[in-house]
Amino acid sequence: MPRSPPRRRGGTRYIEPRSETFLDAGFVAHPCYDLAAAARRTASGSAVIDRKEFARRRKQLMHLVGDDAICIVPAAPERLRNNDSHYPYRQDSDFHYLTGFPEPDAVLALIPGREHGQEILFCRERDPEREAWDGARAGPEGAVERYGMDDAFPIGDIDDILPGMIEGRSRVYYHFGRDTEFDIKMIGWVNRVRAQVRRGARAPHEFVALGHLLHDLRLYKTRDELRLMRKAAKIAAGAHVRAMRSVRPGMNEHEVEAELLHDFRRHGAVASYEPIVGGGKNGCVLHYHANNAPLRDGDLLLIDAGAEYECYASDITRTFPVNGKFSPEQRALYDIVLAAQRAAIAQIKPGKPYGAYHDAAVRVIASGLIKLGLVKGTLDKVLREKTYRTFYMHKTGHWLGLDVHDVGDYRIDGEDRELEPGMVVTVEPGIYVAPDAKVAAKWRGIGIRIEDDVVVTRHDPEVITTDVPSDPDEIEALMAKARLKHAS
Ligand SMILES: [Mn+2]
Repeated sequence: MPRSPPRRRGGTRYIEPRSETFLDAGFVAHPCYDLAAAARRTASGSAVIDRKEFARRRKQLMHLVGDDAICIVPAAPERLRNNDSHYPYRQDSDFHYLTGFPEPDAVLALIPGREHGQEILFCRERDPEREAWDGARAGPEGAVERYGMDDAFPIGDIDDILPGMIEGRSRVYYHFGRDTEFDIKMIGWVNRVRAQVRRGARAPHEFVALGHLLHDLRLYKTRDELRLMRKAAKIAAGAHVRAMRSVRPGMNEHEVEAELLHDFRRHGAVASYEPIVGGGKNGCVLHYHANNAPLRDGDLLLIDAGAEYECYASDITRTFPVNGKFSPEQRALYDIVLAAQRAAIAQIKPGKPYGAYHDAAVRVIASGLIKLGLVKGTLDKVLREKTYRTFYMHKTGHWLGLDVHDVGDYRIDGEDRELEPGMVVTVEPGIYVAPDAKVAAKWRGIGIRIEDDVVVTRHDPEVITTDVPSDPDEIEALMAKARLKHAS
């Protein structure tokens, strides 16, 4: 899925004492978490990622923040849909990264060097009556035994206990501004420490955005994380193949979406974002979500859908003909996008600046558009004046991980970050000819994007979404075979 352009935020810009700016994490908990699997994990206590790895992450973060600091990370709150119905629960990615703990109403406090325990979890107490309604809880005992915390307390006691843990620490690392309700609690705890200053208490004097350090850790995927990401990619690729096989003219977009979701759930995954299933000109709407139009013979179908497996996202786009055969115009544009994607993937190597793969894709798209007469001028002029943007208006990819548009800075001190092994990106060039574009009618209303997920390795880029073809001949062959089977 292409990343939206950065939003201009009105009003306050927070600068904290270390003069690191707060990140716009753009965080919205997505209703896409397998609560049943989470509950199973809680019950069995065995997360798919070893608890030693979660412990290692906490240690790394504590090492980075230093001995006079405290980090406070809350679990995602439950969100009401209406009355007493909730949205599917999805744990906060940062909280999950550090704990693997799948429940709401929990707060992690990391207190490096604290004698009576450095890794503290506040969480819900066991409650047979509530558990009969809502499912099992780990309780503070489970948090210590199964999630490896040094100590754990009932969440109801946090107001009495946490201020004492903040006291004596000079720096508080926290995601200010993400959750107003929690911000207010945070201020309350700090003020309780301040109220004791005359009696000799030491209140923190620095408040630091947690994002920089934590999100830098999250940017480099471990072997176990890559294992889950390959699985998420495999599930999504299988779902795309299923969609290609099932599509017929006259079907509705939502029927194709159902094929995708069926395949996700069948494999214990959920959608990592709302699937985009856009036939014909709907493929030109970058974040199209209506998914309720009939699919027409002769149109393309653009599907942008990823699976989330054990909280790790995949993100795949394929574009293919509803009737199984590309028209000459569709094929001409498709070939440009595919060539652009291949040129871009070749740039996913350690030491390459992050922007290199976008530039490579843009170059191929621009020269292709010139050749077809869709934009005028020399390649240099088109690149300089960015006139290709009429047809290619988004960036060629983004970080991928626990979040589909994953965390991590793209630029450092105004310079593109260099790619390093363990980073995972999407590569998703596209061409979109709007229905009212001022070009020959035969091109109008064609929207094409091809997106794969790529791991930066020490050697060649590892494309983890190859289980669904992007080669147009392979797509046509796959669709023809499915029709033959269906007819017999
Ligand atoms: Mn994407």
